[in-house]
Amino acid sequence: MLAGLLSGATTLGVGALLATLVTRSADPVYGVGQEFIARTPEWLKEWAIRQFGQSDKAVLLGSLYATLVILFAVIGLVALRWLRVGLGLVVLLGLAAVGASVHRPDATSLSWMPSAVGTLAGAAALVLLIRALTGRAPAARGPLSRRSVLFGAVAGAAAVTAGGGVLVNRSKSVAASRADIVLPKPVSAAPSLPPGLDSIDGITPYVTSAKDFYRVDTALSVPQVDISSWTLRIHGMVDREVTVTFDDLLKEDLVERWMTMTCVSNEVGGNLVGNARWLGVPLTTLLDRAGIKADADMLFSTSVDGFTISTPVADATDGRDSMIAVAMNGEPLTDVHGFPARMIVPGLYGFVSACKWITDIEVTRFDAKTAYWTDRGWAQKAPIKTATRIDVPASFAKVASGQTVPIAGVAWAQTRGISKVEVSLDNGDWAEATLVPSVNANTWVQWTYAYDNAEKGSHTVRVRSTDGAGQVQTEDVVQPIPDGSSGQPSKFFTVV
Ligand SMILES: Nc1nc2c(c(=O)[nH]1)N[C@H]1C(S)=C(S)[C@@H](COP(=O)(O)O)O[C@H]1N2
Ligand SMILES: [Mo]
Repeated sequence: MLAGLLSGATTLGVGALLATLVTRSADPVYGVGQEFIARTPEWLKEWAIRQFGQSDKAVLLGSLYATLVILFAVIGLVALRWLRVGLGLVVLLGLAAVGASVHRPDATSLSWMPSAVGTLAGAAALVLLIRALTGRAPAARGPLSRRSVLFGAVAGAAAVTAGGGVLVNRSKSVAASRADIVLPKPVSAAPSLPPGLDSIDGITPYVTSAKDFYRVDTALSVPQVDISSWTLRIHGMVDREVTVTFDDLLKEDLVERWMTMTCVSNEVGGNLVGNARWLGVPLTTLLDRAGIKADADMLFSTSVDGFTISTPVADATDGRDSMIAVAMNGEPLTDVHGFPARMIVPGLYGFVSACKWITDIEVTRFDAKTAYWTDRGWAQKAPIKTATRIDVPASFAKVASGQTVPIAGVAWAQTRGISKVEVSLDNGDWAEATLVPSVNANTWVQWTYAYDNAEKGSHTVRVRSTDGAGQVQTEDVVQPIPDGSSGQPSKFFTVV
């Protein structure tokens, strides 16, 4: 069994180290994991996101490693009796890994190599170890000590190669180049925040830090983009192609805007939403330079790891603050949130606008192309629906009687804005909440309501918002797929 495990460790260690020479998805485990993500049926992915939230990737990697441990342990046992069958199984797994790696959109002509060579190393380790165990090793003098030396050597080689892989990957991280970036001042700055925000204990802070900002993407390992070679290319139905480097972007007239981003997978009351101050180049600066043909209606964005997003030209260019963002809350984007640059289009869910690690925009037509999530059952166009969230009181909270119960939360309807939030207690009449002044229609607003003379016992609070166009948030409950959830949130609490 140990022989099998060590053979597996050798395969993965050698594969990981060699993958650092090629690309991350050439690593046998990451290649298989990424391919798994791309092929998982929609219901399973939804379930995983619901069960594990933002640790879904950690859970996937953990399950992959656990599966591999079991498989290689079994291979070890099988090989002890039938070495050829064991070897055959190692090669089969290796072929699966090679297949996954070369199938990745960011595969290079060498992507087959780490899994293939890793598999050969793993197979060689298996033969050596099994021969040592069955006494068929050449010059089998003092079999016991020789065996342990051999096992130790293979374990050492596996550990060194795997460790080397980790170290090389760490040295390639973007942390260093991020620290060197000097962000220019915007030609148009974001307004400073009005007073009165964040005044209720437990309300969602108006500004979300990069660290607390939700993360949703298909990247099993976060792309580490080298800014010296990164470019953004705009092509397709344009008068002239435009390609810009990161330095070019920083030399443009940058603008800074507050904007709340939302994921289409956010459920009523959910937390896949965040608000930040974004610095970037207006999208129209770049699109106007390229000159969009009149019959083009879609921007097809591609990230460095091959993920794709389609965005309506009409929305991106109607005067809203669409941009190629390079910074968030005054700092270069973090790797997780799209370093070095991402698209931002207020009012559209992330999957149809917010391409992270963006490197290519093809100007094209909706009837010519479809993007990643549309191919998996999600909508082609998806403006953000009006939503409200209750932050205070917490679910099932026990609140002391005899005092005013604060009720508070956030509401958003990007581009339309929020004109009114209403609260209904125990199915009573709607009463208007107080809106804390915000900076623009593209961000969420905080709302508060004072529940006076609350009687002892259990209570239900329900809320709804009206957007800037006078449209009341629907009470129809729909699930996120295909174009976003709707429904009015409610909460249950007890006054004791
Ligand atoms: N390259 C890339 N960009 C992406 C995604 C992705 O999977 N890959 N996911 C999109 C989705 S669904 C959302 S909601 C936002 C999330 O951005 P965040 O992780 O910075 O919050 O990014 C969008 N951009
Ligand atoms: Mo999303």
